[in-house]
Amino acid sequence: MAKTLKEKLADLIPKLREERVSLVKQHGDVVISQVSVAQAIGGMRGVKGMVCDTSVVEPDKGLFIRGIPIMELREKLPEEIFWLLLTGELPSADELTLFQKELKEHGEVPKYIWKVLKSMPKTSHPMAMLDTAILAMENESVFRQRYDEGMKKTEYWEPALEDAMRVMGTIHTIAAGVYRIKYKKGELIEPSKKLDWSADYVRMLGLPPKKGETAKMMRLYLTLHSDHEGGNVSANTCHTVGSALSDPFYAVSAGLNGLAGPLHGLANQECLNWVLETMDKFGGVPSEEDIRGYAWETLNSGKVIPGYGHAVLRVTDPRYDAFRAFGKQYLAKDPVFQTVDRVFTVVPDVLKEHGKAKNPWPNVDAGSGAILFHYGLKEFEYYTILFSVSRSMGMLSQLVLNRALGTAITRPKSVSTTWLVGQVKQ
Ligand code: NMX
Ligand code: MLT
Repeated sequence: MAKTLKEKLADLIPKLREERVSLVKQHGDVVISQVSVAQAIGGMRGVKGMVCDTSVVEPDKGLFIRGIPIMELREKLPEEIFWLLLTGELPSADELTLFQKELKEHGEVPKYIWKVLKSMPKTSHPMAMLDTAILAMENESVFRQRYDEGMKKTEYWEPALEDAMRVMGTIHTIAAGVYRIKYKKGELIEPSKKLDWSADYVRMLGLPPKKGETAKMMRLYLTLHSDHEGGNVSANTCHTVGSALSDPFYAVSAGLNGLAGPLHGLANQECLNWVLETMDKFGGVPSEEDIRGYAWETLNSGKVIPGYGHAVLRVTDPRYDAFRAFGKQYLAKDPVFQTVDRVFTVVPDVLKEHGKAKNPWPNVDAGSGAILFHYGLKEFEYYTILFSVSRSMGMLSQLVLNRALGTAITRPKSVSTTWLVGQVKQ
């Protein structure tokens, strides 16, 4: 008989706990990283100071989810990815069906959420709307309720999973509601009892289905953005907030606030904006020469080229490759996609010549916007919401595992500049 996600985790957790306890007991003093002055000042880049088992980003290869390269997972449903992130295995067909049913059972969006969203200023950014809605849903937290009742530490993961299921079950509906409210698309569309997470999201947004192609694109989008190990701004923020035993609604909302920054998730909106600017300026698909000139103009005005560079990667992001392959298959003749593709042939060399960025190659945000644009999502301020719906899976799975393993409250030691100056003088 198929197991529920909770039953599967209940089987796994004792072994994981044992492994962690014995690692600390037997090898707690082994040094795994050192920190230089540059790293302390430079965003702790490369410092190994936290544990995340859901996924790993190899600088020269990109994302691996539970050891599987992301390229090999691109045909999977996001629901399968969530299960994989949490358990380390893909679900069987029966487990998947049961899990999808459970997700739908957690899918009710409280009525007060719609009131909150409808009362926000018309000029609010969609990310501010989504993050506010998730935070407002904290009222539903089973974790907080059980904590207040005095649950034992070993039980933390159970209500954390319950809250995670509630976030997962509702976030696509809330996200679609944000779209329809913000852009005045008409009445909200109720979730369906039948469709998978991505297809239902497309339907609730009210996008043209294009014979199922839009849902296919959405499955790919939600799978590719799901997780990127533990150190990125959103995951790390969610981790830190959750480590104080703030419940998953607080922690995910906080993580999403980080995703809303232009150096992180908001780069996808910035990126399409940049691409469309070049098309406007040059009246259609620009030539390589035009793109080179515009890239230099951007750099010389002190701005970054969005969608390029990465804090960890030193090669083209395989998630970009996956979008590019999709684009070549389904929208090769689309001028926006053609422009994105041409930018790819020009910008890395410009960045190399510029000589600052350690990684001149495209990241996940470089191409995704053109694809969303093609499928009818023209409001690019909305793009980071799709990233958020997907990234909630990574943040939530990391959070549940951390509560299961009793991960400590995050509290690195900071040092003062005076102390640093003193150290370098010694
Ligand atoms: N265009 C221009 N300059 C860049 C770029 C770029 N795309 N990428 C890095 N640099 C600069 C960077 O601003 C820094 O300059 P300075 O010394 O004046 O401060 C210098 O190159 C060294 O930075 P790196 O060590 O290469 O990059 P870092 O790890 O600090 O930052 C990013 C990583 C991703 C924040 C950075 O590459 C960037 O700003 N890229 C553009 C924004 C973007 O695409 N973000 C999305 C990342 C993926 N995501 O979805 O989250
Ligand atoms: C991500 O997907 O979170 C981004 O690529 C940023 C990162 O990993 O730092």
